[in-house]
Amino acid sequence: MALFCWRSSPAATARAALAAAVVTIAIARAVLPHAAAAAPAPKPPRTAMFLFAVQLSCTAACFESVVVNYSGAGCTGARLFLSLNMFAAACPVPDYRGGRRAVAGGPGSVRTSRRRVPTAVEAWAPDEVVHVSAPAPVPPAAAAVAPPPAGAVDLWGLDRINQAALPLDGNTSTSGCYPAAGAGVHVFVLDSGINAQHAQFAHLGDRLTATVAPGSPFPDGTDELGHGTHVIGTIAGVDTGVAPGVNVTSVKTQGGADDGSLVDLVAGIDAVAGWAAASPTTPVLLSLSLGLSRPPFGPDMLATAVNRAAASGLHTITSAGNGGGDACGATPGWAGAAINVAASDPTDALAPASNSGPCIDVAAPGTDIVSADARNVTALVGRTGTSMAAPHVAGVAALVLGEAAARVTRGELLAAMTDARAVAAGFPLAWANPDRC
Ligand SMILES: [Ca+2]
Repeated sequence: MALFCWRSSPAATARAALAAAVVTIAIARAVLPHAAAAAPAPKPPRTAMFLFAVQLSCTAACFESVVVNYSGAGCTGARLFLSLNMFAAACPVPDYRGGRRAVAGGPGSVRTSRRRVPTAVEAWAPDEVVHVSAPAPVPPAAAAVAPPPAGAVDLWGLDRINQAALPLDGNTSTSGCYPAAGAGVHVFVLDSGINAQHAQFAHLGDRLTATVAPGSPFPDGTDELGHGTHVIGTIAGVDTGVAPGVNVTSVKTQGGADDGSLVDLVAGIDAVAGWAAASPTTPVLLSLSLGLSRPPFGPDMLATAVNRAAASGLHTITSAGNGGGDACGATPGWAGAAINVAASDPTDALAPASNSGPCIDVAAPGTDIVSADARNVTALVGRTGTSMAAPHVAGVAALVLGEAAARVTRGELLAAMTDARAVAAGFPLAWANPDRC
């Protein structure tokens, strides 16, 4: 496994320099007024972590001034997401008791003297908890299965995605038409990390890297939940994966309790977008088998992040969620730039828990999917959820991009993965069409 450093690119170096400058200015603003203050310090306001989306027309200098203004207005610990023109900071919670006027003057503006002054911030929202998209993310230890004999594992998902229609033919290979197996494509998986020692990943060598979202609390990319390891096994596992030729970076955003932070997730998306912008000839995929309910009111910062990341030339594959309802109510799948995936079963029916509706782009296998088990370096385990469907699509997208050896548009990618003959759960099935070679 290779080491991975987010700060290796010029863009990352620029971000670090800007962050240092902002922190320096913020400290100066924080210290100078206090030096002259003689009165007892007032009770500090209650603070919370907020995400801010700055207008895309706001240049780097403008962005810096916005963050400095917020720092001067009492926000601390700014985390800059420059590839997305977003930032996060711990800020005083606005006083909603003042009614509509107070809400309008919340973190979307900063207080100068006695007035609130609008800034280039176009949207803001508090941090939230993010969950992986599997109904039963942590099976009991007894559910782990021993290494099975070769050929004895039911990899029905791989069987399904190389043929237009049922019945399953027992053939799981795509090498005839997609010999690159995703080589040259870089897939970033933002999830619970990875057990990089698992035998399903041994063939990857330096093509597998493990890291954490910048600024997140995790000391390393170890998978305590088992979810990320399973997802990556479906993308790139030597036996269980759709596209074992890809380059994979596991970006840990979820801990063992599956209580990921939206801010950490956006930090990860920003880092991937920065990487994609610095590697303009590499096809890049972002696989997100996680999410949360779409905010019923106010802005959706996660959808904003996914849509803005697309400007870096990457494609985001999302799980539709497992609420058994309308996928438009879950984020980030409803985001326009996302390729949103519903889960189908071996009969081509919609998986019982899968979300569906007009915000679905494609369907893919998502019930009883066998892949790498993080608890044992040779074991496999079956899991169910749209979390398992999305990596099938990330894998198929990698197969397509590997043969193209170039970036393509979202429309071109969807067209290359779907065909009128292949339908599952009422949606286009994402499949590796053997007639395209
Ligand atoms: Ca087949």
